[in-house]
Amino acid sequence: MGHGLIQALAEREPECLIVGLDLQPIKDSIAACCVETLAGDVRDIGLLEDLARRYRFERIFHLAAMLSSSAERAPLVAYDVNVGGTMNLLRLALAERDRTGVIPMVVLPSTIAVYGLPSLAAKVAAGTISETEFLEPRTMYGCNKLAAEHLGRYFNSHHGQFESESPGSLDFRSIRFPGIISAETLPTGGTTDYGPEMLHAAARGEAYISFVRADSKLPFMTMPEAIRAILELTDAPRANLTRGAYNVRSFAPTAAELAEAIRVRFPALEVAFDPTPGRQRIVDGWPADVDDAAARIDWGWVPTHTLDSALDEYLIPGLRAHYGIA
Ligand code: VAH
Repeated sequence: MGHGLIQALAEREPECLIVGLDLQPIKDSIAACCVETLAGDVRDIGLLEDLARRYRFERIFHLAAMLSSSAERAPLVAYDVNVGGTMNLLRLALAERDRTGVIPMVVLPSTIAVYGLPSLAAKVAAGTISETEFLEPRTMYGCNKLAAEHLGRYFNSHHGQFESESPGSLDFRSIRFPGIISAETLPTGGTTDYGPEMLHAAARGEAYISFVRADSKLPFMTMPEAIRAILELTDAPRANLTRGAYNVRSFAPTAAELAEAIRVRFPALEVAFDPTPGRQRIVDGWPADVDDAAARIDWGWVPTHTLDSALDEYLIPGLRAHYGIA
């Protein structure tokens, strides 16, 4: 997401100076969009303080995270990255405000993992849920992202309440993303990864063994839609925003429906469903779909893709280009 966001920002705002920080060195084509790129860790407060000494930041896009499955394998590290890293960037933003008097914007991609349906039956009964329901995450990643949202909401609206009648020090904005499917990259360490993994396997002419049941239903969107949502949220006047975190989504297929839609485009695709218990438990605790009405009302969010149009207009053409398929 970070790479796509840098490209979209550079295209949309050529005058914008972008500093890119990633755990791994950023590839040349992305670095060409930046005034500087660094390979480093969001837990490295010294690195962030050095950046703060050298740049004035107007917007901070915080895309560094350990995703849900990786976080279950190393929950204490995940806390340090997902919550500690967020607090480090909030500190950076506060220092920026103290230095310049300008309130920086901090944008956090949150996740539907902040929701926790107590059982599969409850998930089926609940169907589509809104931002205020089932906020008891069942993964370290979901707990981390909900904590990050609350920290952002605190600095947005309550920090300085002892000194001021109108507290609030930052402009924090967040989107609870569903599963995201990219034609160019495969995710690592997520639990929605079965979606992109299945698609890329089909493009490579390989069979795919899904780690979730065929009836597993989750909301998804494409990477270009996710990046557009972030940029549209940052464009919104702060006064229009009634929430710190918003749901967005484009389509919500079951794993079997996803396989069937891909097979229409790649007829040779063979998918077997062999659930991994721990990852299936996570998916059974996430909502079948989410209500994006608040985003539509507050900042004009409108998804453009259905599953079929996402496949035909972006994913299949992108995969053919990515894998050099005729
Ligand atoms: C994950 N792709 O699977 C992420 C996402 C909805 C979950 O945040 O962990």
